Order: sequence, then C-alpha cells, then structure tokens
Amino acid sequence: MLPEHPTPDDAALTRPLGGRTRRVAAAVSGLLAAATSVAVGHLVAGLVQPAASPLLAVGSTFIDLTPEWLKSFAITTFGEGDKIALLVGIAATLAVLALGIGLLGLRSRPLASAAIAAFGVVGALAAVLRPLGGPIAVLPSIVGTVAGAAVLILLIRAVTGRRGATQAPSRSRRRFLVAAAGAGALAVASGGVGVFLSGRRAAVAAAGGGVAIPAPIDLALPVPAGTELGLDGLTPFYTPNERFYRVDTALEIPVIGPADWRLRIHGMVDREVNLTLTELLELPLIERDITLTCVSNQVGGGYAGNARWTGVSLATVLGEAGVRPEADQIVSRSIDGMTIGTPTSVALDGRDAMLAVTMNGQPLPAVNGAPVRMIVPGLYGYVSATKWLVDIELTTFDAYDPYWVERGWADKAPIKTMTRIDTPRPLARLASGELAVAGVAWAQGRGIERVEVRVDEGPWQQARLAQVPSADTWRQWVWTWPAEPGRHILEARATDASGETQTGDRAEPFPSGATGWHSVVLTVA
Ligand SMILES: Nc1nc2c(c(=O)[nH]1)N[C@H]1C(S)=C(S)[C@@H](COP(=O)(O)O)O[C@H]1N2
Ligand SMILES: [Mo]
Repeated sequence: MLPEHPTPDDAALTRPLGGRTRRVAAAVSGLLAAATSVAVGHLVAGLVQPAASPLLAVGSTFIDLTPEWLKSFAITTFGEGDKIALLVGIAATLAVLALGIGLLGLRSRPLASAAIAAFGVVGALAAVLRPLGGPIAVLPSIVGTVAGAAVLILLIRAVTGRRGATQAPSRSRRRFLVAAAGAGALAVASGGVGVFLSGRRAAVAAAGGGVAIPAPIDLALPVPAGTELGLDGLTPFYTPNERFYRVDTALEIPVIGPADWRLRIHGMVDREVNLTLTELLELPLIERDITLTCVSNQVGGGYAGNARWTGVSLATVLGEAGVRPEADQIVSRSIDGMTIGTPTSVALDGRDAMLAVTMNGQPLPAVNGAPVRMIVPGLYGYVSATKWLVDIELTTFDAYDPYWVERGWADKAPIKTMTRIDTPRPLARLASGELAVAGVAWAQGRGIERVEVRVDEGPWQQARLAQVPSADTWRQWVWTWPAEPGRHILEARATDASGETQTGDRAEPFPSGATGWHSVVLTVA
C-alpha cells in the first residue's frame, strides 16, 4: 500500500540534494567511479594477464622508477610490507584525485569522464610497457575506464537530476544512495573476484603444474648430528618455505605454467640453446643445502634463509651452449623483466651454482621463483638468485649493467661474513644465572670457523659451534653466559675459515652489504 502522505522521514529522503550535500555526493561519486574502474580493471586482468591490472602496472612502473634512497627507505621502514605500503600510497593519491573528478562532474560530466579516461590511458600505457605487456595488456584498463566512466555519469545524474528538470523528484537522496551502494558493491565484488583469480593462478603454478621432478643423482652432503642445537628462540637450520624471507620487485607474483616455460641461453656462446622444462629436467639433478642472503639485510636482520635445493648445475646448462672465454658476465632475466648479473667465473669455479626447481622437498613456491630460479652459493641474491628465470645471456660487465647495478648497487657482491644473535631478544628482562646466548653465523663459500661473544665490551668469549654439512650454509652457535643483575649489552662477531674476522665498523646495506657486529641490550634482574 502506498502512503498517502509522506512521513517526515520520507520527506527528508526525497528532498533535492543541494549545496554542501550535493558537493559531498559528487565527490563520493568520483571516489566510487575510481574504485569501480580499478576493481573492474583488476578483475579483467585476473582473466587475461594479472600483471596488466592498472593498479599493479602503475605500481610496478613506480617501483622501477623510484630512486634508490626512497626504495631503501621503504624497505627499511615497511620491511616485507613495502609493497602494501606502495599500493596504499597509490590508492590514497588516486582517491584524492577521484574526489576532485567527482566535483568536476558537477560542472561537466564529459570533462569528468575525460579525466577518468586519462587515468585509463596511464594504466594502459604502464601495462603495455611492462615486460609481459603486449596488446592484450590494454584490455583491463579499457574495460575499467568504461565501467568507471559509466558509474560516474550515473551517480552524477542522480546527484544533479536530469538536464532541464532542475526540480525533478529524481533528484533525491534515496536515488543517489541506492546508486552509490550499487556502485560500491560492484567495485568490491569485481575487486574480490580479481584477487581470487590471480591467487588461483599462482596456486596452480606452485603445485608444480603436474610436471614430475626426477630425484637428484648427486645428493647433498649428509647433515651431521649436532647441526641443530635445538635451543628455544634459535633459528632452525632449515627455514620452512612458508617462513622463508621474500625480497623482489614483483607486485603481482609472475605465474608461468610449467608447460609454457622456456629457457633461452644466448649471447656470447657457441650455439644458442632453448630448453623446455622437460628438457631441463632430463639433465642430471644435484641437491645442495645453501643459505641465501639479501644484500638489504641489516645487521641482525631476517633477510637470510637456509633451504635444501635441487636443480641442474649451472655449469652443465652453460656447457650445452658453450661459453666463449670473453664472456665474463652472465645476465639472467626473469619473466617480469628483472635482470641480474653474475660473474661467469662463479658458475664455473666448481661451486654449486644451480638452476633450482625444488626447495625443501617441494616444487619451488610461486613467491620463490617457480618453476625455475638461480641459486649461487656465496653471492647476495640480487647478483645471483634470479626467480622466474626464463633467459640467460652471456655478455661482459663492460657491456651491460643489470637492474640493481643501474641503481648504484655494486656489480659484484660476495656475501659478507655475518653473525646474528637470535636469543636473548633485544630488551629482554631475564633472571640471573646461566643463560644461553645463541644465534647463527654465515660466510657462504668460506665457512664459519669461530664465533665470539662479549658482554659490556669485556673480553671476547668463544662460542660453541654446531656442526654443518658444508661451508655454504649458516652455522648455529651458543655461548653460556653466567648473567649477573644489571643492564647489559651483548655483541657477537664471526671469523670465516679464511681467518678473517668480521669488521665492527657499521655500514649500511647500500651498495654492497651491511657490516658491523650485532648487539643486543637487555636487563638481568
Ligand atoms: N625476478 C626476480 N628475482 C629476484 C629478485 C627480484 O626482484 N626479481 N630479487 C632478488 C633478491 S634481491 C633476493 S635477496 C632474492 C630473494 O629470494 P627469495 O624471495 O626467494 O628469498 O631473490 C632475487 N631474485
Ligand atoms: Mo636481495
């Protein structure tokens, strides 16, 4: 039954929007139009090419153009949340601009639609210019822009009423609220489905895509008893895959179906080689325990992890192509366009550089570079550990600067000897008595010979070292401290098997890795 007289409430709802309310509604319209545009773009990208999502493409372009100091600031401030921080920053900027576009819509709907289209062009350009790019990459931005402009026009119409009918009853709060809720729901739903679609692709690829990985014929050295000291708070010898650190520039994890994967080896070689995954896996597999470390790791930081990898020796793969003697640099490329430069000598000096396909007994996880990544013992990840590897070019250091080197990082970067105190934790409050001070130390390729601890800058005391299978992994250590009440500072330093003790001089990670002794301040009651 229709009410004969509007109730006071209904009267409020059908009152024309005016003045301030009108401007707020217009600004909200802009916001919803932008949200719809981004979300629909993300959805379409989930269907055709996840990296072509306008938001991600603009974000990735931003990462590549970001000056090094800002990147370092982001990594130091936000750690592994750096990518989230970037996306939030881009979304916030977009939101402010979108509010303005909404207000512009009050004056001219065509102009406001043109402004949305301008963002679409930015998104499309960014997507096409990404390494995966290709003509298909414009599609998410186009569909997103059309959806965003449609939402804007509909909502602004609801705010202003139809042209010529300035006092039309359709100029109602209710009509606007319904339309706005609809647009909001559309944005949330398409964004959600987009996220789901991209996530599912990664999950499928990570499951190994059905490719059977043969058992290695050259096994890792046996892990001696006493490798694991088994102390509370001490880093385990093997880092579980889901707890392994992650450092890369990829906003969207690249997904390569194992059947589509190809590796091209070219440049200064005797013959170009192209391998499918099946062909790669026909080569003999080796198995090794190797600790990977990031150059961005701060003293005491967590950007290091140890895993058991299997893969094909890099020397074997290069042997197929025949490396010319002048080629002193191997430039490896990932499917997302990352380039990493490694000295050719380290691939051929007998160390266990490999193209890895499993990590701790599992096919490589998507975040760690599925289906194939490089691992080179003794070199920081940014000069050796290319994830989502698809291309290896033999060249020279003179001829080519890869991604990080272009940004000022060292072109050669062996891992520096380092030790970290895992327990006690900084600022711990502990009871006096015998306390275990323990941690891990690494000097991949050389091995750890000694770890020492000192209290309040007193004499260095030698820690007990755990066993290790090889020089390529970190090594646990423990020192028993007869702790007396007071506020104390613990410091630790390591000496590698070449006899060199790590320097106490503090240096930042840029440009070739942090130095200095890790210290922990705590209180004993
Ligand atoms: N494709 C690609 N590979 C990459 C990177 C990257 O940004 N893109 N980062 C490198 C760096 S800096 C490090 S430390 C290691 C980290 O590997 P993880 O994420 O598996 O720990 O990957 C290396 N490989
Ligand atoms: Mo790194």
